Amino acid sequence: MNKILPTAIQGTLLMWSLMLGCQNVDAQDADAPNIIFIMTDDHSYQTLSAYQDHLIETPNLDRIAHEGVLFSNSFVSNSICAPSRAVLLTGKHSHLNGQIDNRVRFDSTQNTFVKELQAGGYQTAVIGKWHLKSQPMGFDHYEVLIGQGNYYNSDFIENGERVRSEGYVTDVITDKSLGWIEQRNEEKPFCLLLHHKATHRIWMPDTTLFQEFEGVEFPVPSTFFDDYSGRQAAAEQEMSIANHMDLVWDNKMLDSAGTVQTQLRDPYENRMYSRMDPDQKAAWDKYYDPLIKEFTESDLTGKELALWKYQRYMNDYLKCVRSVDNNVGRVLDYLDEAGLAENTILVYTSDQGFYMGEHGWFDKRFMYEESFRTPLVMRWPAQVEPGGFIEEMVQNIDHAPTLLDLVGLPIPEDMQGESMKPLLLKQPVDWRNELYYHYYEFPGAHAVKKHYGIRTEHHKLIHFYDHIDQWEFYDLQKDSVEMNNLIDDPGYQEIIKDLRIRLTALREKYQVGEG
Ligand code: SGN
Ligand code: CA
Repeated sequence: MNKILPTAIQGTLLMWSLMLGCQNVDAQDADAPNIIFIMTDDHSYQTLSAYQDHLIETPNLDRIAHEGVLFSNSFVSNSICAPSRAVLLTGKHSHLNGQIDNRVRFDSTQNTFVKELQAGGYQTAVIGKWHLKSQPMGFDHYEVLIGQGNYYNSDFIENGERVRSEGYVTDVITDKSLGWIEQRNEEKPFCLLLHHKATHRIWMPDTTLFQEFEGVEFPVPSTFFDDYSGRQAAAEQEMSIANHMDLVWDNKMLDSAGTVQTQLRDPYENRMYSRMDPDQKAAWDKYYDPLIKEFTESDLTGKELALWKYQRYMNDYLKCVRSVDNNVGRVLDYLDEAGLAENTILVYTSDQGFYMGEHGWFDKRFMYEESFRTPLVMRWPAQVEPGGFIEEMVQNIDHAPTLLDLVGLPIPEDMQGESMKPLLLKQPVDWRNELYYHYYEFPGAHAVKKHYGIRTEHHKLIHFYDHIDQWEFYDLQKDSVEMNNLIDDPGYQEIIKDLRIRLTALREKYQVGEG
């Protein structure tokens, strides 16, 4: 203590340093956990076998669930990329963090959990997809893709410099991440956001995985031929496999004779295919050329064509999942070998869910289950018992407060999410029983109308607004696939009235205002 300061000031300084001490993860503290937050892009829970295994087995992702916990009711607040990333960082809904859609630029000067961790003694990094346009802040190191990035030989911005990295992007992001962990200062805990590009459109597989799913016929969802009756917004989207999936861009039918002429043939040829090096192209052609030949010789139309596109879509998408699973396996092995597994909080999630042909769709955006939900598994062997299933409804606004809470840092008052720590540590907690959702990007790609809504354990109420004014209501117990809009059903009017009141109250609670 400084001897020349008056005692009162010395007392105040002591109090401050004690308070600050509480808020600082001691750099020497061997107990401070590390954090690796793996987030993929558009990875559906339908294709993570700890959730569902009718399409693919994902042993490495499942291992996180088996050695940790699986959240069986994990949701997002606005089912689209940049907004989900801003929610993750800030712990606030889109209308407060400003990132309401993919178009606006993230205000990186606002507070984030990563900044709090950094101030609390953590070394921090983000590697992979960023998509927030502004320069990352709060990170000691960043290597981020430009916009969506590319599957092959992608460019990254590495601490301000543009660098091309040869190879397949899921491997490259993993290599960079393990490299960063390896060179870290071992005296301090770290937080790494490992954000994959996969499994985003246009689902370009790794050439080394072409043998996967040979001859497999994927099951077609029961709602594949949905006619959208009673659901105007669902009818007016532009994300149907039959009508909006491009035979070249999405299904890779780039025939040399040029007979498959589609809207996105040119960008596929000149922005995606052309990016590969000669060896990658040779492997690519060896696999796709026979498929192209078979397709151009066939005469598929109507339902048959839609089903063929679905099979091709699943085949490519699942190979991208396979690469993610393999690379998550590399991270798990590395943590074991480095002795880091025990005290590292490992999170695996996606920025939102995705349609695997349900309602005839690909893409996301809607508050319907497939895109409102997102996979979430977590492991922290030092503190969290293995093999747990957490059934409470959690949402991506909860990550920021949870991670701060788990490492012992205070949660800023203005974060809107709840800490999941009591759920993870099996402590008593009075948990939420309703979720708020709001999607804003219209007009825009895939033409999903703006909407907001409330979901409880068994019911969902949605209001599509602007350019449209339609309410939808679902009884999720009786209609889990949301085909039956019961908004006018006399038997449900009491429940609907109650939900409208609760929705208004939720909007007030989250300070939505008029927006
Ligand atoms: C691109 C995709 C869309 C997708 C958006 C948003 N088209 O525009 O299909 O909905 O990204 O995705 S693409 O064929 O050019 O990839 S998000 O995950 O980034 O929100
Ligand atoms: Ca996404």
